[in-house]
Amino acid sequence: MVKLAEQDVLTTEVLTWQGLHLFHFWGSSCSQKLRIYLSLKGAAWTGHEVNLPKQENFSTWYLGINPRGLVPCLVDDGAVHIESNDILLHLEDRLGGPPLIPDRARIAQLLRHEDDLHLDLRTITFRYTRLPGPVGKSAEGLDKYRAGGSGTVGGAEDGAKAREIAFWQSAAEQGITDAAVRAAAGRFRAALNGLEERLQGSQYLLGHALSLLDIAWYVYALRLRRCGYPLAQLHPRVSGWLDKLHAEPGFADQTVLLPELAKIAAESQRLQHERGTALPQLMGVEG
Ligand SMILES: N[C@@H](CCC(=O)N[C@@H](CS)C(=O)NCC(=O)O)C(=O)O
Repeated sequence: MVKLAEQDVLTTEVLTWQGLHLFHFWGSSCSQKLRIYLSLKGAAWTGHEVNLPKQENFSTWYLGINPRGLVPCLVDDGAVHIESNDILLHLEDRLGGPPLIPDRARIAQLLRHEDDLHLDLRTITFRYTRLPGPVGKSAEGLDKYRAGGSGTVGGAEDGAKAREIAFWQSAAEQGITDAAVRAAAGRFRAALNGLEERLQGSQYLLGHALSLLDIAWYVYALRLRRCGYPLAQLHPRVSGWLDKLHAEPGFADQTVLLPELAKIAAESQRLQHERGTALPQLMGVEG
């Protein structure tokens, strides 16, 4: 569980906040997962949007709350929780509503796999939802990121920021390369093949009841499909399961793709299709 120690938090005003406060960004996959979960639980919460393209997550104020500079981040009666999957495990204990984590140890392990793929999702997202051009953060933003926040999590020096900085630096220097996209898509293909098997004879990923695992993979699968991943062709059961969840209350409304962003993504994918680098083309599976 990643609950911050008081010394990790430099923006101390949040330590006095009461109730559930969620720092999130509309288009962030981890934020979407949390918002869907809260909506299914019928929980009341206060939202604080952190605009990632504007690099608000690199502000001194926000780094003083989450030293990793990532969303989502939850403040629950003054306690700061980071890491979406840990936040969800915490909320399952904290909130009533329908149980969504039937087997804690098993779900925690399966969610670790999902979290490991997070940078792969970012790689594919940046490549197919933005127009070709420089990717990522400004050098000035990254300097602010490096310098800001306590640099500690749970009172100990935190290495997670270094991984983020390495991602953004590589993106700025080389862009998102075809090789990076191929590798990321390959890892997703293997994971989605696993889900395809899980869905054989089952309505949901853990059997016949909806669980947090469905919510987490719904968000990933939807994003991949919006990036042009050939979901129906490669994983028909996952594609049908995704459509079914999308029609259930609480899902589609938290993942609305703003029309101006949908237009940019469509143009990005059209241009890359012309160049032979659309996602199915790089995967070698264009049907
Ligand atoms: N392992 C973290 C990953 C969080 C993460 O990477 N969040 C992304 C948004 S989905 C973010 O804050 N990115 C920062 C940025 O784009 O500047 C979690 O599960 O909370």
